[in-house]
Amino acid sequence: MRQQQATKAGFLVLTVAAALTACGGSDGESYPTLSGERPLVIGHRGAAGYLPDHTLEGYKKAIDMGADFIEPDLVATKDGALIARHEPNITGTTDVSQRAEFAARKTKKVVDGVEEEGWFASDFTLAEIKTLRAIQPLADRDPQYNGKFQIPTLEEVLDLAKTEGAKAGRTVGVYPETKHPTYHVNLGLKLEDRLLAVLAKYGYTTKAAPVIVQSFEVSNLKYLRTKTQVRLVQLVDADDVKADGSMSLVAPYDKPYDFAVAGDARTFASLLTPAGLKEVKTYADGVGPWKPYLIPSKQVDANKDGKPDDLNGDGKVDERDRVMMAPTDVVKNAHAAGLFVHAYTFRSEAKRLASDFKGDPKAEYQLFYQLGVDGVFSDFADHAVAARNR
Ligand SMILES: [Ca+2]
Repeated sequence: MRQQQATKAGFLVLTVAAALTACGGSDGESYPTLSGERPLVIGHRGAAGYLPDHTLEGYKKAIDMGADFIEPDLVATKDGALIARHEPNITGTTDVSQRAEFAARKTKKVVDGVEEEGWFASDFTLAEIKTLRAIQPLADRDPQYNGKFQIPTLEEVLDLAKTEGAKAGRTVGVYPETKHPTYHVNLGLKLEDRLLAVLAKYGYTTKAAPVIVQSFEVSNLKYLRTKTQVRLVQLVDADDVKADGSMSLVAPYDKPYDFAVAGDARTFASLLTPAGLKEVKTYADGVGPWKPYLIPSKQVDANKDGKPDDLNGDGKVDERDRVMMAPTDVVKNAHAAGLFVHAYTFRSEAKRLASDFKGDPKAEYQLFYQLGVDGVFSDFADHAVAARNR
């Protein structure tokens, strides 16, 4: 699922550097992308590998590291402001649980059919949100910046991209995601019109605007297509990758939540079939699949004892004990349908890389660049850029 990592055969990794060299690997030369342009580096949640997610400091760091786009996830406050958070439940990404004045706001809400407990953005005004500070959600990442940075609004993120892009002499794009659109509609806080209003204020209404809007749901993207020409991306999730490399589709990560509500039998995987991609092309410009849809990985059971082998012998079985498989046809089929492909999420920590990459995140990027992905959502934009330049 989204916090996880996927993983391809060693022989292919070895051919990547040579293939990129043959393709150019520098400006002005051709890449196997839909446009032939070099793939985009998208600063996932800012610079999530270094600084707390979704903070202006994190977004700035991603821009400083060369990201082409920065990526704010959007949820709504009680007064309808769009703020950058990965979840409506802000317990894991802010210091709210430490704030005595908000203790009574702790509650339960159902998000996409799953009950959660904690503090929710829609119970706070923007002014209240501004008193909170961001914290690092992953326990294995650097906590030293916890409690230091504010929660930004979409406008603040757009302003930062403009200002920092001007300083750097290049265009920095913003790649907002509408989080849990159906959930927000049910709260009376529909995200899409609010998002369109903010984008219009900046003049971002055309395909050429430095904005790409993404969503895991479908009907909201179809709605947006009737209102704007900015680029739209259909995200494609799954629950997990099985031992044999096939995708595990378990609710609520089995299908767009608006499909679940409507009783639509189609799954996320169905969106990536040739027919599914053709349908996506009617309302979106690209797809954003979890990367194992493009190149899966599998576990190994050489001694046939029914348990996955601990390939690196460290006593536990994780991503490092998976081996990459042959690429699927998803990138080829998406390009044939006229859709670009932005894959997520690339993370550099050794424990989040398949055995093939031997702890080198650049090897993973190059494998996906060689396959023809048009962009990568990366927690470590510096590594994504370095791999592209190599
Ligand atoms: Ca292991």
